[in-house]
Amino acid sequence: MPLQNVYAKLLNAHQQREKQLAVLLDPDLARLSRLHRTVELAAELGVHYLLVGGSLVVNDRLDAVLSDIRQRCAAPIVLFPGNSFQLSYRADALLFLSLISGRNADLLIGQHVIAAPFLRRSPLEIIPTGYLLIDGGVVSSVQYMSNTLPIPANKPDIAACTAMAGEMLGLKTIYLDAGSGAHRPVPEEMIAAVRTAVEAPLWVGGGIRTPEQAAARWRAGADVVVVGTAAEQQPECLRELMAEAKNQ
Ligand code: 1GP
Repeated sequence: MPLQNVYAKLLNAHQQREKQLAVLLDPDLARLSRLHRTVELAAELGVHYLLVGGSLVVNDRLDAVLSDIRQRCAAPIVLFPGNSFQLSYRADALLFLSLISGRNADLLIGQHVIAAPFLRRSPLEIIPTGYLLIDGGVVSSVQYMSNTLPIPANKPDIAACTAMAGEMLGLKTIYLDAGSGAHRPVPEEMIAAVRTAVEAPLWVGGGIRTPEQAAARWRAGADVVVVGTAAEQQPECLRELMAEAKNQ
């Protein structure tokens, strides 16, 4: 059984209008000492989720990093896999991502078929998630690796209809991502349009570095703001980000 019911926690926060912060850890990018500092600070501050994943993570390192994180932080560990090889029992949950902004069948359903028997036997909590890649002003790793076009940042209606279709197909959460290291985070207008279109809890990430940027996204309707690069480069930024989450 999963140690923590992540979807219930997400849904409860969404219903209570409580704003949450997730830190994305990329085991390939982070130096271990820096990763430790980020994880320990996340534990001290009560960061709501640790997402673990990336475009090129290799599995032996993934298992080791997950065990290491588990010892340092009680927050739910949620896999955010770039492909079907990034699976491990040493997490609490998995965002089972379908890249619904793209038209690459492999990332809509193909990888899922490969992963399904492993996941059926695993203790992981599976959270079906509609993943929308949004243009962040630079070609992202996800765009390159997935061979898909992101949704233009000035087309909130396309994002809203995509999220709506995903929810109607049964996806339980929606993730709007401008891609790691985006020059421009997902615009507030787009978040607001998606928020109006669906009931599902909403993750928003990519290029978010400051408390002001995070606050604007929470106000627009994000339930969870995800920070990766900023937390990796300057773990101390989590203090202000968590304080801002509590202000919402
Ligand atoms: C990417 O949303 C995440 O999937 C995090 O992006 O590294 O830019 O914070 P950053």
